[in-house]
Amino acid sequence: MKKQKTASKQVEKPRVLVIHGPNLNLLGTREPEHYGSVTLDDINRALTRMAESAGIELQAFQSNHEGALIERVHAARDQGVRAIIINPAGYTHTSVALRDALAAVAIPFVEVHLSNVYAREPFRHHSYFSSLAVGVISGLGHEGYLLAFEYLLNKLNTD
Ligand code: CA2
Repeated sequence: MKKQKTASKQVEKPRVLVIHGPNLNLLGTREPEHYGSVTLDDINRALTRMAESAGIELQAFQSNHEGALIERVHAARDQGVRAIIINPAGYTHTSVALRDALAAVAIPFVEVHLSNVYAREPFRHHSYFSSLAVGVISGLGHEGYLLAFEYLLNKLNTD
């Protein structure tokens, strides 16, 4: 008897990308009064755990270079990334170029800040990203990333 071929269809998991801006690689090593004592690896691990149990592919990227962050956003479109969590860090207050990249790819994103930027120096009160973001979380420390991810999970499941 002829063996029947079974087409094994690989179902792709929805992809979510978390982008960490400049200096966030130092998390947990300096300025704990502003940024807490949790490291970037801790945050990425916690998000990865949540993603795994929800059947989502989590990609994480950190760079200290504006161009590299922009290239990563462009690549996200080609990779079919469904949603982005981004802490643009210092670029929050300066980077029209990174904002333009997010506008160009039109991937919904949540802007996250560890510290409450509104309780800090006036130059931190303006963000080039907030008016494009689905929402903004500021001042909830590393939990802000987890809350952003939970929100996006619900969105992905209901869209
Ligand atoms: O609160 C946030 O998450 C910020 O995006 C962090 C940025 C700051 O420029 C924004 O105004 C608010 C700074 C990131 C620097 O991260 C460090 C982490 C540990 C030690 C030193 C810097």
